[in-house]
Amino acid sequence: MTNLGIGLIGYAFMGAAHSQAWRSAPRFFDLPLHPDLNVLCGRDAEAVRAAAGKLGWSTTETDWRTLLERDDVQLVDVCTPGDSHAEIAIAALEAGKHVLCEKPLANTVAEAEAMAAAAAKAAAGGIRSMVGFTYRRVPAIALARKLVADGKIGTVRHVRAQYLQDWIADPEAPLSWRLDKDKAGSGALGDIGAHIVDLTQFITGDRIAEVSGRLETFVKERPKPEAHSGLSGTASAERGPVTVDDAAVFLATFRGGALGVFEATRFATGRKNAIRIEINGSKGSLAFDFEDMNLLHFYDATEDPETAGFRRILATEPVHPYVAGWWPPGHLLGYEHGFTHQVVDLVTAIAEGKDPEPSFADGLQVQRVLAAVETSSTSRQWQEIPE
Ligand code: SOE
Repeated sequence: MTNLGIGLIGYAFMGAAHSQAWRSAPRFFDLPLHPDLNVLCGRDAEAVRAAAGKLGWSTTETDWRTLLERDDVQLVDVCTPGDSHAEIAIAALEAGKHVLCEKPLANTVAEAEAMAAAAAKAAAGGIRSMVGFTYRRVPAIALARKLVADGKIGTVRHVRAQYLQDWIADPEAPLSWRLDKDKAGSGALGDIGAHIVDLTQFITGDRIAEVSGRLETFVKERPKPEAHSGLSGTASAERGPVTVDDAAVFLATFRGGALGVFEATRFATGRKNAIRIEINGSKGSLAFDFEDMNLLHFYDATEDPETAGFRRILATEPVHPYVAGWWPPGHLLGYEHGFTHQVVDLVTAIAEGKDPEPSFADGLQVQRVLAAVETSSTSRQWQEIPE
């Protein structure tokens, strides 16, 4: 079997999740190419060496440009904050490396456009790229898409989606890079709203046509962190401004005629990672909540009303998407499995010479939706999303 040398940039939360996926994918699935965890890259030499030891990488680099020059790297996995996605991904594609890039694709539409253009150009030469909207690979979500495509719920009328977290509900929670517009592009909107934009479009097979939204920053100033922090960290005495939204809400219409209601917030006290999606169609409904991620609820409106009701499908059977690679029926999967499935799909597409999904063009379209919500929040007008 041919090997595929991986170079991963970043080793915090996403870097660790991706490392686990690169390791586990060939152990549970028959992959056409074997991923080799060749290089882990980060700016702090000592910290990246320690991370490489822990996460299973053979060597380290402290400059991503050097990583791109290495012959033992055929795929670059970008797990850095959004402000460096465009520069790294475009350079990697131009260097002839396949690219997996974390979401949201970029911090601005202009960057995402440049990335999508670079990806299209590279694809002509057989170089593949994918954006990491990982939740598509949760079996219950992939099953929901299949049921919609199979016509099980008929014509989609309503799309209801929430992404609810509470990790900064405490006003004294320190300023993470995720609260800095220069680093992250936007706040709850891009970090978690991007997921529900992608997921609802993925499940329905439809696209958002226009939006009307509102962003809010409830806590305008926070303690700066003692050290660089991801989702947590210790507060210092110094304070700084929060430059992104804490929460985003928006209405949407889909091209196929469905109406959408979206909510993304980091202030939903008690909700930790609740991705709640409900789709109502002419023949039935689907409902999902990531906090119970192995379950998909399905209502078949064509059944006898006397016994009809929401059915609870435990998406852990070998017939369900991705599940056959894992455990016997009923042995639940978790957050990390989606990342493994992402690697399986990406490596398979590379080996088969196909463009994987979601593509950078898909990432650009999500970016356009996010930008339209932001514009609408200030203009107080509905905003159309270009096709
Ligand atoms: C933090 O809000 C975060 O880690 C996001 O960045 C991820 O995309 C999401 O999966 C979980 O929450």
